[in-house]
Amino acid sequence: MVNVVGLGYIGLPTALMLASHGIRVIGTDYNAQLVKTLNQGKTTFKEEGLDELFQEAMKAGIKFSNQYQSTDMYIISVPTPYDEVSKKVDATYVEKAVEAVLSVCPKGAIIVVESTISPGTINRHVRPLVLQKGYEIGKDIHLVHAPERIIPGNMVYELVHNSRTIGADDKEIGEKVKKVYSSFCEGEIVVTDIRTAEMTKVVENTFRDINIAYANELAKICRSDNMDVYEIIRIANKHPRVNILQPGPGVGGHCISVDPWFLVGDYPGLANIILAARKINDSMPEFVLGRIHDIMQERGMTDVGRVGLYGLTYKENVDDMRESPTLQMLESMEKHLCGHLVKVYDPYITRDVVPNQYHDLDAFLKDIDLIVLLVGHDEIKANMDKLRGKVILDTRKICEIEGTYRL
Ligand code: SAJ
Repeated sequence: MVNVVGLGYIGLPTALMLASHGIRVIGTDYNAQLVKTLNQGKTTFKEEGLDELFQEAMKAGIKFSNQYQSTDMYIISVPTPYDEVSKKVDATYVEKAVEAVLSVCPKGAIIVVESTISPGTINRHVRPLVLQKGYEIGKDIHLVHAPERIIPGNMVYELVHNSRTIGADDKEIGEKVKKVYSSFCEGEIVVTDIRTAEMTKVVENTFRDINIAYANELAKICRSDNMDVYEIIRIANKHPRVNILQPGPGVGGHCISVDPWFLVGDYPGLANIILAARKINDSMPEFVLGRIHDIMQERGMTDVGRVGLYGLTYKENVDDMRESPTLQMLESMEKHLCGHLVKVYDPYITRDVVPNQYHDLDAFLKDIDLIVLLVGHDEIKANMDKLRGKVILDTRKICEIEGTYRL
């Protein structure tokens, strides 16, 4: 039996996937409300294919509890935020989960950490906990790091099709864990050591952050000299070895905007491109505010209350707002005492999280003159015609209406 600890964006789909592929699974989360919702037969976030997978797993007998179980394998997928000041990984949740597991697990148990952690975290934060308990690592307890790679919006597909990395002290244990993941994972599963697995995960997300930063920097350069960044990227990408990403209003989500800081925090003075990329991406919400200001001046608009921000999530077709560029913009506007004036709408966010939030596209459009497209949800793409007559600032290049302003 596998006890999946932490039933969030990664833990829940992983638990469901295992259960629907013949593995006995109990999912544990300390959040009693979340466990209650799952036990009532409801999922806790929106994701393509998740509800169907949930039904299959329920049929297969998955159980949810807030108690840690006594079993031979654990998969820990709890959050790993970073400390805003030191930029180092905050392993508190991982430590707490490991401690809880150690208090119930039998000797010989395998503890797999799936949460993204900075290189060295298992050595610094997890091994000491096991040793303190008087357990011998490699005999009484086996440690493994198997970072996830799935992208929100396509999680269920990617869980099955992506390649995975499994880092273990002991190859045999690595192979054993590989067998469990192979129940559903059709991609290649590479078994390596723990340090390499930790580093690989962070390096992958940092690669994407740097590449997005390049696109964002090009957008700023092109804006300063009146060039079309999208056309330049489109043509450059015809080169067989060039693949520039798309500029946008900033990089959100709990992964790409967080993981590079682990390297900056741990290797100050060495992680230079990584730090520069982070700064460029973090400057984008402010850059969009500058664009709004310039466009309002150009169009003779003075009322911030007639400006509408479309999209609160960090990217299209997900309901996740973590580190979202829109929230960063609103925070920054509030410093200039106007964040509460602007109107906001996102079809994926049904509860009120910010002032002047709308829950209906038509009502939102009626109350604004300038719309800032911050997220390319399918909803807005299907309703583009409704924007005719508005002043449009499109940060995602999704609107082809003539006169649309871009980054
Ligand atoms: N973005 C751009 N321009 C682009 C691509 C993305 O501005 O060309 C923005 C998005 O709008 C968003 C942010 O970057 O705000 C990140 O979005 P994303 O779709 O690139 O990635 P995430 O954070 O949803 O998922 C990433 C993935 N990592 C990589 O692609 C290397 C995923 O595979 C990981 O599993 C996930 O991080 C994670 O959990 O680590």
